[in-house]
Amino acid sequence: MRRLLATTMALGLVITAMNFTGIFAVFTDRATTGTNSAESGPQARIADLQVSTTVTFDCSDAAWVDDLVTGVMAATDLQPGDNSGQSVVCLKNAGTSDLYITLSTIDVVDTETDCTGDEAAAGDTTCGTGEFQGELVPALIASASRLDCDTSESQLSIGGAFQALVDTPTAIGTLAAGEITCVWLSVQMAVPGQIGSTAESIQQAQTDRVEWRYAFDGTPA
Ligand SMILES: [Ca+2]
Ligand SMILES: [Ca+2]
Repeated sequence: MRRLLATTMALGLVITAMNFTGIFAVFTDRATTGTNSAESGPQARIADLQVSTTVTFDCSDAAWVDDLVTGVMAATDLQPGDNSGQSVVCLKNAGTSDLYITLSTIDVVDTETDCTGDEAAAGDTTCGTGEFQGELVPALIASASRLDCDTSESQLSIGGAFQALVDTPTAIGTLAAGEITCVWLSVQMAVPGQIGSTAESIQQAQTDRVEWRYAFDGTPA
């Protein structure tokens, strides 16, 4: 009796299952839409540091590029104590993240352009011999200041031996997403007693020419 009951229940399940999958299936219907889509758009770069020259010194005339083709200073006939004058570059954080900014000098070449005055007598054994033989780098002082573009007020300044910036990133603060800053740049030829210079080393540094590029690096803060 119990087995018959179990058999009957099992049969009932089979019939129920057939009802759902077979018999009623022919009476179902589906309504569909056409093909839909979801496409992602381009996103602003997380770190996008742009640079510009400025004739007006306040970056109101900025034309933003990833890298400048030209330099921003070209000092000639520097005498001990002379500086390169005023050079300003503009930096813009065009990315979506606040950026931690560093400054360094790269592609530095110290060249002997001539052998003049007491240059050789002061101990320059490579006087007048060309590229990478100059002594001007250790006689240069490099300065940089972050300026408020509107007020020219200095917000952060660094300064010291040019040598310290060669291939060595130095912090110049952070730049918020969308923010623009003016960076004043200068080099100065040292006088004896500054940054380890002596009368002899300053003599050795005459008629030498240093070329370099400034590099600003932005890292998400
Ligand atoms: Ca030399
Ligand atoms: Ca020299």
